[in-house]
Amino acid sequence: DCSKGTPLYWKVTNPTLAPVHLQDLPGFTRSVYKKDHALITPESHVFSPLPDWTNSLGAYLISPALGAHFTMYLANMQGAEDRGEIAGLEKFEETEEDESIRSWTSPTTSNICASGSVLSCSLARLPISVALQLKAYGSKSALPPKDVERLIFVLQGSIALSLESGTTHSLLVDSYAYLPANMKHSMISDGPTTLVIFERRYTAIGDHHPDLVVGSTDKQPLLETPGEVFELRKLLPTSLPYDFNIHIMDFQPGEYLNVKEVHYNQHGLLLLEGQGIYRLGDSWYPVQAGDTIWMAPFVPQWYAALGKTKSRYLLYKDVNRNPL
Ligand code: UGY
Ligand code: MN
Repeated sequence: DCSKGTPLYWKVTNPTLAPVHLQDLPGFTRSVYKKDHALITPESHVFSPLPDWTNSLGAYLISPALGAHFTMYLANMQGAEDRGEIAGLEKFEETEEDESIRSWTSPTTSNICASGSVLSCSLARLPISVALQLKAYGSKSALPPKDVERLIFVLQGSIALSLESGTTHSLLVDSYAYLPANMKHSMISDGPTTLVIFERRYTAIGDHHPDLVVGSTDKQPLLETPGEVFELRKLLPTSLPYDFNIHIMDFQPGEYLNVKEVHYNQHGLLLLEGQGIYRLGDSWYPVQAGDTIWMAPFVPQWYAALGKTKSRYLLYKDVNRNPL
């Protein structure tokens, strides 16, 4: 019926390549999975509860099942606000043994007011000295497996990172922490928070031991990039104890990699800002902020930034170890 609008078959004779008309086609995704690379775009993300975490969903985007020696995943910590409840209370400092404190440290909601102003009502029922030692949280992390190191980078929201020493770091968007293998820690969040996390089994070398690193991207110095034009920052020290690094790379529109790279290292990439074309092997992909790329060792790789704003990506790269 064409009486009240566009004529019959109008779309056939008036096609458009406007991106808005190419979105959300049934079954359409830009994601691809190939032998030596993968592109995982946001419409393909599948979240499920992270084992042993509280109120947190994860989407593993890269894992050894692809051929990688690391995992890269998004963790959505749901916090308290959007659930109307808190998952539990964390006791940071223990000054004396006290049964009444113990009962409040259990990460369940059962002994906490069911809804409403949960934080204030639950803390209001505690003696002040006890309340000061507790922090309400909506979601909480679990530890990686034995001998596995972890780097977390905050994409949205904030977390409190607590260490066994009693120290707590507050991490906001664009800040990160590297936790050496077997370093006990916990991350809690009381609002919607998204992290990107990299984990791998640490490869020891000599008597070197990596340290905890906490920082933020904007505090990292710009590094020399001989022969290249992009701006480079590294989130970890380049010294031997560290068996990987995370590079933050910025390109202005029109800038591109000069080296058509082929190398032994593997990569996990998250495009944080902008858009462009990524070449992987013989395939050329339009990409934009939110896209993830896995690159196997030796896959030919090249990027050109397009669009009207700068591109920034975050890149996992294994370093400092003999590939033999
Ligand atoms: O350091 C690197 O390997 C980096 N330039 N690779 C890349 O951006 N694909
Ligand atoms: Mn590379």
